[in-house]
Amino acid sequence: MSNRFKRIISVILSVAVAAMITACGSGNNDHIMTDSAADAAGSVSDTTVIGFSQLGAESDWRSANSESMREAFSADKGYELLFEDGQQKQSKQITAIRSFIQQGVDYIVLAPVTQEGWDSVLLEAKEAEIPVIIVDRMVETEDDDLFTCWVGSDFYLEGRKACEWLHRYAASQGLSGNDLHIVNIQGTIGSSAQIGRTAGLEEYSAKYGWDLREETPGDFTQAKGREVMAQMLVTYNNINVVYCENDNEALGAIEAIEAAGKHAGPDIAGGDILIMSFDGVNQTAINYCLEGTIACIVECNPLHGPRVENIIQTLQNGGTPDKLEYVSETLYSSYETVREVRIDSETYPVTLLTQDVIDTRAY
Ligand code: GZL
Repeated sequence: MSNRFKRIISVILSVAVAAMITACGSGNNDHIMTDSAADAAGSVSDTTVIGFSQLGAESDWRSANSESMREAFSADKGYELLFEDGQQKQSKQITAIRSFIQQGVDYIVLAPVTQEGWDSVLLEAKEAEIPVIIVDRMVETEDDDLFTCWVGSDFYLEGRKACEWLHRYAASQGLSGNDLHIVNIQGTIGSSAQIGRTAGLEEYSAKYGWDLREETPGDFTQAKGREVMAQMLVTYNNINVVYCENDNEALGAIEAIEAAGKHAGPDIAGGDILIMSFDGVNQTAINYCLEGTIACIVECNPLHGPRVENIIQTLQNGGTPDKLEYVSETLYSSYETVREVRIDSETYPVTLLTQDVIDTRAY
C-alpha cells in the first residue's frame, strides 16, 4: 500500500469519525463522506510529499542548490517539500530521513554530506518502500539497490579538467613540472566532491611532476579557506598555485594572500600566485575570474531541482530513471591561452568568460 494511499485513508477515517460524531449530535446522518472529507482526500491524493535532507548551508553553491529544489517542489505545482538542513552533520541527516519514513513521505531526496555510513538508514527507507534519490554528492553503499538513482557532477572529471587546464596554461608560460609549487585547500573531507577533485590533482601532480606541497581541508567555507591559506603562506615561501576545491575557499585564500602582501594573478614567473577554483556560483568569484584574479573556475552546476523533479515524474509515470545521471559542465577563464582541455580523448571547450557570458548564465 503506497504512502499516499495510507495518507488518504487516514484523512477519510479522521473526517468520517468527525462526521459521525457530528451526526450523532445533530441527527443528520444522511451521508458519511462529507464534502470536506472528499476535498481533504482529494488534496492529499494530489499532493506529492518530498522529504529532502539537505547537507547544510556552507557555500553559495549550497544556497543555489537549495533554492533550486524549493522552486522545483513548490506547493503550487502539487508538492509538499519537507526541507531539513543537516548542518553538515550526517547524524542530523539520518535523523531527518527517519522522520520522513515515520511521516510516510512519497519520496526521499538526500544530498549526503559524506559518502560513507548510509546503508542502515537507506535499508530502513527501502523496507518502508519509499524511493530514495541521491543528489549532488554520491553515497558509498554495500548494495546500490539501497537507492533508486543519483544525479550530480563527475567530481573526478572536474579535478582532471582543472589540472589539464593548469598544465596547458603553465606550458604557455614556459613553465613545467617542478616550476609549479601547489597547495590544495580541500573541501569537506570524505565528500565525493573533495575525493574526486583531490584525486584529479594528485593524479596530475604525479603525471606532470608538480610539487604538491600540502593538502588541507578548508570545509568549502571562506573563513576556513582564509585560515588555511594564511598558515600555508607562513609554512612555505614558494607557493605559486593554490587549488581551491570551491569558490568560497578561493575568496578566503585571496584575502589571506593579499593580507600577506602577495598578489593573486596570472603572472607566475613574475611572482603572482595562480588561483584555481570550482563551482562558478558566487558572484564575487565569477567577477574575480573575469578580471583574472582567479585563473580558472571549473563549473559545478547547482541547479538540481528540475533534474530531481524529472526523475520523480518518471517514477510517478511508472518509468525507470537512469541509475546515474551526470550533469554536463564547462570551465570558465578570461585567459585566452587555453581554449580547450582533452581528457581521455574527449575534448572539453573552455568558456571564455566575458560580462555577456556572466549576464546570460542561468545562475
Ligand atoms: C559539489 C558540492 C560542493 C560544492 C561546494 O557538487 O557538493 O559542496 O562544490 C559545496 O561549494 O559546499
